[in-house]
Amino acid sequence: MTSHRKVSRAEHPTWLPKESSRNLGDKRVHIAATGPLVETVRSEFRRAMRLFGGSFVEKIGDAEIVVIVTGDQGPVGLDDETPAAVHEALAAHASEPVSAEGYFLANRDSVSVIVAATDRGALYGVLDLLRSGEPGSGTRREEPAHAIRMLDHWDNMTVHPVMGAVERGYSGDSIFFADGEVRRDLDRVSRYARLLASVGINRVAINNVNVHSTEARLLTDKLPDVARIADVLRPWGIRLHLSVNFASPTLLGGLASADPLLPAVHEWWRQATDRVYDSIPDFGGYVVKADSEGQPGPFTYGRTHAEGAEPLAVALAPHGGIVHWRAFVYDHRQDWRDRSTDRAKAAFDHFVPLDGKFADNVVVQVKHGPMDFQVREPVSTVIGALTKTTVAVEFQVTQEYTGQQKHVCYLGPAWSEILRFRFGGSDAAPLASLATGGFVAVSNVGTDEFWTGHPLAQSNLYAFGRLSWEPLADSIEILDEWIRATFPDTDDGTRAALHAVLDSSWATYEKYTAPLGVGFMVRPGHHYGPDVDGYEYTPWGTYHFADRDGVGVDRTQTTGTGFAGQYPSPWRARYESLAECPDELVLFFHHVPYDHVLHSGSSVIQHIYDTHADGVEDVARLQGIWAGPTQGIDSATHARVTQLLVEQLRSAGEWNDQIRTYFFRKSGLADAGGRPHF
Ligand code: GCW
Repeated sequence: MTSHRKVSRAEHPTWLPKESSRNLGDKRVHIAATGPLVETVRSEFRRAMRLFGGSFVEKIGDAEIVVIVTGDQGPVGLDDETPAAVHEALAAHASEPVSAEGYFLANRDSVSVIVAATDRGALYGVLDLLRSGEPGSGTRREEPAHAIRMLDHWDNMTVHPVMGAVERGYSGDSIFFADGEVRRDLDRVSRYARLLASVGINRVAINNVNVHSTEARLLTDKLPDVARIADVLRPWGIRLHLSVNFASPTLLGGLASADPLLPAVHEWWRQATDRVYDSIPDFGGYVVKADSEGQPGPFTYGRTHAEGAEPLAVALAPHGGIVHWRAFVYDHRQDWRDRSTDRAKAAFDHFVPLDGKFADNVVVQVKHGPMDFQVREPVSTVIGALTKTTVAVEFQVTQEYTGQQKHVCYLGPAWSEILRFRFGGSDAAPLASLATGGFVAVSNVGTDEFWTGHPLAQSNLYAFGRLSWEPLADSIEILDEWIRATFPDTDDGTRAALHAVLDSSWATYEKYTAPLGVGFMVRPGHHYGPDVDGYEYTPWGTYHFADRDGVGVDRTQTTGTGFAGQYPSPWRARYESLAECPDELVLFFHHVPYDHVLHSGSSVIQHIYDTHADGVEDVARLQGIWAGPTQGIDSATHARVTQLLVEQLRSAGEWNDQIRTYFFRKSGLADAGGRPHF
């Protein structure tokens, strides 16, 4: 049992190891900028100078690194001595200015220049230089695709008897809370904020969306402590958000009702929100999980979710705050005998009729798939259908259903597929551009000495940040950046080994777990390891319907639940048709006989047998690679990964044995590969 008071200060590698300061160090630095974050910019250079030398210089002509914020200071006095890179970057900015958070990074004649419109952009530029090293020659333009790039923490203030300190957390305890209080020492939060800023994250919600009574008070009497966290995040350009309980007016305010149409309820939210802004002037806003998995919501009063969000939105609006209102609303007490109810349809049914009815500062936060962060799901139909509502797409960096940071599973490729999905077919805009409210993900860090339990799971946090900034970037190139930044001393061979371990780890995980998009098959409650029928006869709405003849969920319009009809053309027809449905989703949309032949040429049953055996072999191969030469990887990281690969191989083997045995017993069809069932 780890003590939840203890926060590790161990210096295990992150993508900003000490050595990366070398990228800013031993240089003459000129800063022509004002704004609150310029002090953070200076502190980065000071840190580098302490380690590697260097100095600030007054004259721009003497500098090797120049940071300019154009917004505050008007035209920069250029003269003959001004380095060419400065001219170039300023000219680029003048002809097509970057947005508030963007920057130009130019390099010529050994001079690097960052030009930004604001101090925030300058900070991102400097952190980019820190993380990625020497910019290539020429001028690079960077700006985020969307303004909101956020992490949600599912952290509890006290250790919850079932969910622990962090719900679905696999990295120790909360970095924010211990023993029902905000931690006194927030040094780790500060280091976390620096990491997040370096990949462009600009908002963090600090507490669990399941808001229990202790955490509800963060909004009221715990505010001074919340303000301490906000103070630590602010220098890194990160605004703090709180998850709040919809029933706060009754829970905290003593009102008889939380009905969102009552003036007293509006007034309660107004006063509570004004008090928040008295303590935290740049407070980001509220995150709300309402009418979901037992959390209270507007349905109690016969109101819609748009009505439910209204009092919170109205209270936040004058301060520039926003409401993240989650669309994860479904019946978690459904009757498994009732084949017509489909959890996949629920969010669309609840939210699409409300399109255009939400207040302007409400962001509807939609999980990327219609179910729940499974290893494979189609994309959520809600994202394509809400055209008059600001939508944020929610991902899960914490690996609840993808190996719980015991298995290596780099999720960048999975997220890329989702972000590149085109609702209207190949000529339509990618899903990424529909995320007008940006991206949100459930964080995966805690007090663990490696931050993320599995040291290689840091790559997921990095990739989420980078993709939320540049959603169509190549996820394997992002991984390469992470590898180079985190393990700067690796040689080509070791970097190739890291790629061999990580690049297709998501595909490997998919092979040995629930097949062909059907999902779940996990042990109920904690969700780790196989239990094919674990949720089959429960009220949770996550079924696979395997019987002696076949498996899968019929979600067609013709004979099934009709979910396929929530997609626009061409997907509606493609998913509806068994002949056209992509193999990887066939059991999400169709109930098929075991001998149904996939596009791959394999039958469903043989696919299950083959992929599961392959998946275990993949993990054994990873183990072999990891046991080979790994120059530049520190021994503690190496040892932790070695130890976790043993568990991954055991677990993959358990999945394989249970899944193949289960389907052999159901179908009576033997594995053509002759491998054993039990
Ligand atoms: O994936 C499920 C988790 C719950 C979580 C819920 C949600 C915070 O199993 O633990 O609750 O999703 O997203 O609200």
